[in-house]
Amino acid sequence: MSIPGKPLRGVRVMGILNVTPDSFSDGGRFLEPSAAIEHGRALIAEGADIVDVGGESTRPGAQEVSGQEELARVGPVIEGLARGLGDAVISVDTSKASVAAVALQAGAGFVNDVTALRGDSEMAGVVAAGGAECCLMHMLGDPRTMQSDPRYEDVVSEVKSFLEERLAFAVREGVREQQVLLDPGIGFGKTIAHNLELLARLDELVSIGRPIVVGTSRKSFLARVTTRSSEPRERLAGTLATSVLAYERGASVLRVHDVAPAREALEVAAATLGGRWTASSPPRIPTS
Ligand code: HH2
Repeated sequence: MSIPGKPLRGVRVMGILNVTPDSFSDGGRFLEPSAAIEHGRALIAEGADIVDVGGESTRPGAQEVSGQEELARVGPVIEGLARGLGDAVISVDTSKASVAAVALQAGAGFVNDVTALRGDSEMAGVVAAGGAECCLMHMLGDPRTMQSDPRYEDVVSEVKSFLEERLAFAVREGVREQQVLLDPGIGFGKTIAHNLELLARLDELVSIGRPIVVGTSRKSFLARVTTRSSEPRERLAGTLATSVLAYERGASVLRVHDVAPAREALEVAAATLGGRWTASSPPRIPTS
């Protein structure tokens, strides 16, 4: 057996940076651009490959924000982070084409659209023209209504068909297939059972052939399947358990608030599963 080495082969960590007053776990903490930029830099120092900057909460029941307001929140933060970024990539978590366009100009290289290009008819064109990576996520309904009695015949096959259809749409609109990532949208119009089934059968989504993004971080279903009630910031153990399971089933990007512990958990998982994924770069062998 070869010595596994430390790099996370085939998987990236996406650190969450919410510049909002109302996000479910970190709302209001990073509204000041300087605080947000500092936190973004800290996420990169902890090992985030991608920093996902969002200016509108998508928590159940969240109110919509105008494009102008969203841009006023994320624009200065993306500009600030883009200076001295190193190898990390800035993602903009938006479904508005106007916000994505300015973010790409300011230094973002990734668009995370929770509506999978359905929210704004201009979005596909902006992503295509910008040559950005793009995450297309599944959501049943919209954030105001999505958690009121979501139903599926078979959640995995329905999410899979949706993601295949959105991938085909993106490619028809000029987005390069190689730039597209797909996400089952944990917690977006799903019961606890739906979330757990999507995680358990993630390999069926991996079989679509595009990298899969998974975001379980601090979400409420993690608290509901344990005997301990917890505030969002206390759900690290559940976040790590589900992130490692998703990785083992082939996820390529894990979207998390707590980058350092997620990286550490994934490094241990990668070492344990050593050599299972194709290395994009050769493994570094630890010297001590
Ligand atoms: N989850 C949230 C927001 N954006 N994007 C993707 N691709 N996948 C996700 O699972 C996902 C997402 C919700 O989490 P958070 O950003 O912490 O909260 P809020 O929407 O309240 O800002």
